[in-house]
Amino acid sequence: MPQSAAWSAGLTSGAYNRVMTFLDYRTAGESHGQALIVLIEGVPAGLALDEAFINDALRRRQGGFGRGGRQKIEKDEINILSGVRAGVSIGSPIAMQLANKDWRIDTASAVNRPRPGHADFAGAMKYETDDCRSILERASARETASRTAAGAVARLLLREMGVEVVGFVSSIGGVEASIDASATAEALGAQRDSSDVYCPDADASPRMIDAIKAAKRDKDTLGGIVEVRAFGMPPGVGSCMRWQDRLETRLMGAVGSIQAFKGVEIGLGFGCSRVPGSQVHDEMDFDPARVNESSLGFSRRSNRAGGIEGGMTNGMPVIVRAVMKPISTLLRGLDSVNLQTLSPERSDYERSDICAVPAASVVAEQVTAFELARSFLEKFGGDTMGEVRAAMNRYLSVHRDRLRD
Ligand code: EPS
Repeated sequence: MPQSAAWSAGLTSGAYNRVMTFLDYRTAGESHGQALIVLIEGVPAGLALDEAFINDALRRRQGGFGRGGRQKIEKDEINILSGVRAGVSIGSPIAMQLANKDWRIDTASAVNRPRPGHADFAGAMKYETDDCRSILERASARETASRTAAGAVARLLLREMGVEVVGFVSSIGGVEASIDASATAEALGAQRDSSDVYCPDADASPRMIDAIKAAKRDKDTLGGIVEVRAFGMPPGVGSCMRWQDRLETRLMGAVGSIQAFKGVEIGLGFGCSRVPGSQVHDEMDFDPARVNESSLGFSRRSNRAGGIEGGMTNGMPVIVRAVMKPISTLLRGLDSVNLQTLSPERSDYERSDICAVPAASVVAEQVTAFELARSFLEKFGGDTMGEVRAAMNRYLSVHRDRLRD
């Protein structure tokens, strides 16, 4: 059989690839309701649900310089309600709860003067009310605690497969970090964790903190840019067959859906508009000595594609960047309209953050991990982690056998 035919036969005859596991999750809960809930379906049996690991992501999400008073009240820790036996997933839906200490939704004040930038006005119109309270309760970024818990489970799964996902801050209020394009997951994570704004650039971090302090003095708020890099994804995860399954679709949708996010780019992103193709596309090399790596020995001299070509991973780190607008609740208020009297008034003030970009970088890390895990399981799905691992190893070894010939 010619080599290419053997290769394609090998790629299509594996039993494991026929087992599909659909990973998905839903969230429920209001900012000042009784609890936040997350329900995850499609986690294979046999994944150790390390609660400390999930709680660490929740702790990071609560932190970061510029956070407001709510985080001093809450200590987000998951309570796993189902899908786990003796700390290990059993294949059934995993339900997790995060109790709200600041549970007061029934008595919380009405909000009649919408805060421009928040969901307040549009939600009040949509739900035919002049009280924005109910809409802001669900629109609040507190919901991202649920998404963080789900994404941390996905990160645990990916870790077992040799994939590490690291999110960090690359800019706040116009202060730009300079981050090494070739930094490893370990180096990025360690540098990020030593910064109060989760920024791996030790020179930029204090300047970002100064910018947040100045915004606080001005009763203002600041936005910024977060970045997520995923290391160790083998080439060929994702799809170009249906637009819904392209990794770009999923990553941009998931990251762009984070509260207050206004733009997402992959790799060079919008920068692609400024330079010719010779400075955009990543030239290839192959090193037979590196066939055992997750990239199968193929490398690029640059990674402006952000690890994704045609909806699929290409073996280079996946790079997603996204912009968060400044928090819409300003201490100084903004001009608004009282929805009861229709007279001009300043917007209502609800306790809030000055800058939540560090926290948002944690959310971006988790939702990116979830989408990568979703696509990963579509390629290598199985009922058990053992089946998933076997499917991935089979795929990689079919390639390696051919590439070593
Ligand atoms: C948040 C909790 C909220 C806000 C913040 C995010 O708590 P509270 O409203 O009780 O202060 O601090 O939400 C927003 C500012 C927003 O715009 O969504 C959290 O846990 O992340």
